[in-house]
Amino acid sequence: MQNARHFVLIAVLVVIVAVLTYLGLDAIGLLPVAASAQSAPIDWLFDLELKLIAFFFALIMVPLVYSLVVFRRKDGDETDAEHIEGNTGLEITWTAIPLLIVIALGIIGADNLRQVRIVDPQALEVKVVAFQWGWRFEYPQGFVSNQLYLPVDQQVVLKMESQDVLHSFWVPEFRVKQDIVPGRVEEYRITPSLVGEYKVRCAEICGASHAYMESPVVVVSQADYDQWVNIRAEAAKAEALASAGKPDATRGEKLYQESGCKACHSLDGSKGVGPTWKGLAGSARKLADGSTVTANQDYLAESITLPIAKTVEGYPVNAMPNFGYLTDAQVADLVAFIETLK
Ligand code: HEC
Ligand SMILES: [Cu+2]
Repeated sequence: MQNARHFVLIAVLVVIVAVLTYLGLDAIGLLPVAASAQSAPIDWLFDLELKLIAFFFALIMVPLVYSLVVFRRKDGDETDAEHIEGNTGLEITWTAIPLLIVIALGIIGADNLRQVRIVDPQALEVKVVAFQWGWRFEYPQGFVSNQLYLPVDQQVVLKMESQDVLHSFWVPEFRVKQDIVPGRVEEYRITPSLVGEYKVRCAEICGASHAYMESPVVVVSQADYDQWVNIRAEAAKAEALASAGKPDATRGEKLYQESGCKACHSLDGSKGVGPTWKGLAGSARKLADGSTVTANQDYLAESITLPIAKTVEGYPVNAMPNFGYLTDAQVADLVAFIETLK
């Protein structure tokens, strides 16, 4: 009779502590707003796991604390505790039940993954290039953007590549995360479900400026998206027509002003954070590794898109940010501009 009272009391306390623990965990708001169709199954599973965590926490902590308080040794009690030589029934139970729970979670998890990966053959395709340290988004309409614009309620498949090291594409509001491995094209499917502005961050430490590797992700209505795409597609077409593939020093000078090169490279021979561009083209460059190269077009282009490849003597490695998001035509324009600086 005495035992039954303990069990009933513990059972009631377990239920109360489990519910309070779950409500507490839920109130913290561990997840940001859900902004993709794929969030629904993921958040559902996350919630189920929070409930299980709360229940098992209570199931372990309540009997433990209860025993410490109720069954502690009373003053003057010198008797030894009862000796128990195991309990087969109990051991089978506490092996079998967790095993069933883990198997069930495995099945639920697999089905969850299936739901998250449902393929829409009509999905919009955008190419994503990750580089140290930024993102470039290449649209099938022939233009490049530094922000990812997406229409709401339409599945998009991102074909993701890395230009250098491991990166990871992560928009917490979309829930799904995908590593990007150099030399491979990774697929990432998402159906944005909520108009708004988010951020993609790199979730794989990838070097000194990893923490700043983020770009805007903007989810808009289909009409706004179409307008955004049209404006950029037209501009890209006009630019392609205008240059007709020829590098142009005037456009290069504009890029020098607007892309931030100006902050570190002077045009008048004075030394800044980086070497001056005056007289650079065609000159012999002494590199940090002791070798010498001629500053031809290939060298100049490489210095812009992959600065870590070669470092000029007397300058720190990695001091120049990676400008891998510039298109080949823009790099050619910059090189043409540098070549005018005799
Ligand atoms: C934060 C400073 C910084 C910015 C911004 C910067 N650079 Fe540099 N750049 C450097 C440094 C430092 C070096 C020398 C070290 C090296 O070679 O990596 C360098 C080297 C170069 C070189 C090779 C120069 C030589 O003397 O051989 C070229 C070409 C170049 N940068 C182009 C650019 C272009 C184009 C831009 C803008 C799109 C740019 N840089 C923006 C710091 C910068
Ligand atoms: Cu990264």
